[in-house]
Amino acid sequence: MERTLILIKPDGVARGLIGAIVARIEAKGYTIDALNLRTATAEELAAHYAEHEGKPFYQPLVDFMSEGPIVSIIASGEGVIPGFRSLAGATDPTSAAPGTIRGDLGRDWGEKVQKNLVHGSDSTESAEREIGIWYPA
Ligand code: YYY
Ligand code: MG
Repeated sequence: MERTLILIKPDGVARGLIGAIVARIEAKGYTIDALNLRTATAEELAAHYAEHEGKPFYQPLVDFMSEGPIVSIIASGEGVIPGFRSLAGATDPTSAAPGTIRGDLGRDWGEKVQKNLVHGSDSTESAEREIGIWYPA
Protein backbone atom coordinates (compact mmCIF):
# COMPACT_ATOMS: atom_id res chain seq x y z
CA MET A 1 0.00 0.00 0.00
CA GLU A 2 1.23 3.50 -0.86
CA ARG A 3 2.47 5.44 2.16
CA THR A 4 3.72 8.94 2.87
CA LEU A 5 5.53 10.86 5.58
CA ILE A 6 3.58 13.77 7.02
CA LEU A 7 4.92 16.30 9.52
CA ILE A 8 2.88 18.69 11.63
CA LYS A 9 5.48 21.44 11.95
CA PRO A 10 6.24 23.36 15.20
CA ASP A 11 3.75 26.11 14.29
CA GLY A 12 0.92 23.57 13.97
CA VAL A 13 1.78 21.94 17.29
CA ALA A 14 2.18 25.30 19.08
CA ARG A 15 -1.17 26.53 17.76
CA GLY A 16 -3.00 23.46 19.01
CA LEU A 17 -3.84 22.16 15.56
CA ILE A 18 -2.66 18.54 15.90
CA GLY A 19 -6.21 17.25 16.28
CA ALA A 20 -7.65 19.38 13.47
CA ILE A 21 -4.94 18.27 11.03
CA VAL A 22 -5.09 14.57 11.98
CA ALA A 23 -8.89 14.74 11.68
CA ARG A 24 -8.57 15.93 8.07
CA ILE A 25 -6.19 13.08 7.20
CA GLU A 26 -8.58 10.55 8.73
CA ALA A 27 -11.70 12.18 7.28
CA LYS A 28 -10.17 11.91 3.81
CA GLY A 29 -9.98 8.15 4.40
CA TYR A 30 -6.26 7.64 4.87
CA THR A 31 -4.93 5.35 7.58
CA ILE A 32 -2.58 6.55 10.33
CA ASP A 33 0.08 3.82 10.61
CA ALA A 34 2.44 5.65 13.01
CA LEU A 35 2.35 8.92 14.94
CA ASN A 36 5.01 10.45 17.19
CA LEU A 37 5.57 13.83 18.89
CA ARG A 38 9.13 14.94 19.54
CA THR A 39 11.70 17.65 18.89
CA ALA A 40 13.88 16.84 15.88
CA THR A 41 17.67 16.78 16.02
CA ALA A 42 19.80 19.00 13.77
CA GLU A 43 20.97 15.86 11.95
CA GLU A 44 17.41 14.72 11.22
CA LEU A 45 16.42 18.15 9.89
CA ALA A 46 19.54 18.38 7.71
CA ALA A 47 18.72 14.96 6.24
CA HIS A 48 15.03 15.76 5.81
CA TYR A 49 15.69 19.04 3.96
CA ALA A 50 18.91 17.99 2.16
CA GLU A 51 17.38 18.89 -1.23
CA HIS A 52 17.03 22.53 -0.10
CA GLU A 53 20.56 22.99 1.29
CA GLY A 54 22.12 26.15 -0.12
CA LYS A 55 18.81 27.86 -0.88
CA PRO A 56 18.19 31.24 0.81
CA PHE A 57 15.33 29.89 2.94
CA TYR A 58 17.24 26.79 4.12
CA GLN A 59 18.78 28.07 7.38
CA PRO A 60 15.67 29.96 8.56
CA LEU A 61 13.66 26.83 7.72
CA VAL A 62 15.77 24.42 9.78
CA ASP A 63 15.96 26.97 12.63
CA PHE A 64 12.16 27.22 12.64
CA MET A 65 11.80 23.44 12.52
CA SER A 66 14.05 23.23 15.63
CA GLU A 67 11.89 25.61 17.65
CA GLY A 68 9.58 23.00 19.14
CA PRO A 69 8.14 19.53 18.90
CA ILE A 70 6.99 18.08 15.58
CA VAL A 71 4.41 15.37 14.97
CA SER A 72 5.64 12.82 12.43
CA ILE A 73 3.04 10.58 10.84
CA ILE A 74 3.15 7.65 8.46
CA ALA A 75 -0.14 7.56 6.57
CA SER A 76 -1.22 5.06 3.94
CA GLY A 77 -3.87 4.60 1.28
CA GLU A 78 -4.20 4.50 -2.49
CA GLY A 79 -2.82 7.78 -3.87
CA VAL A 80 -1.89 9.11 -0.43
CA ILE A 81 1.26 10.89 -1.64
CA PRO A 82 -0.42 13.30 -4.10
CA GLY A 83 -3.64 13.11 -2.09
CA PHE A 84 -2.10 14.51 1.07
CA ARG A 85 -0.26 17.22 -0.87
CA SER A 86 -3.58 18.22 -2.37
CA LEU A 87 -5.12 18.25 1.12
CA ALA A 88 -2.19 20.38 2.40
CA GLY A 89 -2.51 23.00 -0.35
CA ALA A 90 0.07 25.27 -1.95
CA THR A 91 3.34 25.93 -0.13
CA ASP A 92 2.49 29.57 0.59
CA PRO A 93 -0.50 29.69 2.96
CA THR A 94 -1.53 33.10 1.62
CA SER A 95 -2.29 31.62 -1.80
CA ALA A 96 -3.24 28.09 -0.69
CA ALA A 97 -6.84 27.37 -1.69
CA PRO A 98 -9.64 27.47 0.88
CA GLY A 99 -10.54 23.91 1.84
CA THR A 100 -6.88 22.94 2.23
CA ILE A 101 -4.99 22.68 5.53
CA ARG A 102 -2.68 25.57 4.66
CA GLY A 103 -5.46 27.61 3.07
CA ASP A 104 -7.90 27.22 5.95
CA LEU A 105 -5.57 27.16 8.94
CA GLY A 106 -2.49 29.07 7.79
CA ARG A 107 -1.56 32.66 7.00
CA ASP A 108 1.46 34.94 6.57
CA TRP A 109 2.86 35.69 10.02
CA GLY A 110 5.18 38.39 8.71
CA GLU A 111 8.39 36.44 9.14
CA LYS A 112 10.95 35.22 6.68
CA VAL A 113 10.04 31.54 6.92
CA GLN A 114 6.71 30.31 5.68
CA LYS A 115 5.03 28.73 8.68
CA ASN A 116 2.86 26.46 6.62
CA LEU A 117 1.85 23.89 9.23
CA VAL A 118 2.58 20.64 7.42
CA HIS A 119 4.99 18.69 5.27
CA GLY A 120 4.07 15.87 2.91
CA SER A 121 6.40 13.70 0.83
CA ASP A 122 6.39 14.54 -2.88
CA SER A 123 7.18 11.11 -4.43
CA THR A 124 7.49 7.44 -3.48
CA GLU A 125 11.28 7.84 -3.34
CA SER A 126 10.99 10.86 -1.00
CA ALA A 127 8.42 9.05 1.14
CA GLU A 128 10.61 6.01 1.73
CA ARG A 129 13.69 8.19 2.33
CA GLU A 130 11.82 10.44 4.80
CA ILE A 131 10.16 7.52 6.62
CA GLY A 132 13.70 6.18 7.17
CA ILE A 133 14.71 9.48 8.79
CA TRP A 134 11.72 9.85 11.13
CA TYR A 135 11.17 6.15 11.79
CA PRO A 136 14.57 4.46 11.62
CA ALA A 137 14.16 0.69 11.73
O1 YYY B 1 6.85 20.67 -0.47
P1 YYY B 1 6.50 22.00 0.15
O2 YYY B 1 6.58 21.99 1.65
O3 YYY B 1 5.18 22.55 -0.32
O4 YYY B 1 7.59 23.06 -0.36
P2 YYY B 1 9.14 22.90 -0.70
O5 YYY B 1 9.41 23.63 -1.96
O6 YYY B 1 9.57 21.46 -0.62
O7 YYY B 1 9.85 23.71 0.48
C1 YYY B 1 10.02 23.15 1.75
C2 YYY B 1 9.66 24.18 2.79
O8 YYY B 1 10.56 25.27 2.73
C3 YYY B 1 8.28 24.79 2.63
O9 YYY B 1 7.26 24.01 3.20
C4 YYY B 1 8.44 26.12 3.32
C5 YYY B 1 9.88 26.48 3.08
N1 YYY B 1 10.04 27.45 1.99
C6 YYY B 1 10.28 28.78 2.31
O10 YYY B 1 10.37 29.11 3.48
N2 YYY B 1 10.42 29.70 1.31
C7 YYY B 1 10.33 29.33 0.01
N3 YYY B 1 10.47 30.24 -0.95
C8 YYY B 1 10.09 27.97 -0.32
C9 YYY B 1 9.95 27.06 0.69
MG1 MG C 1 8.68 19.62 -0.39
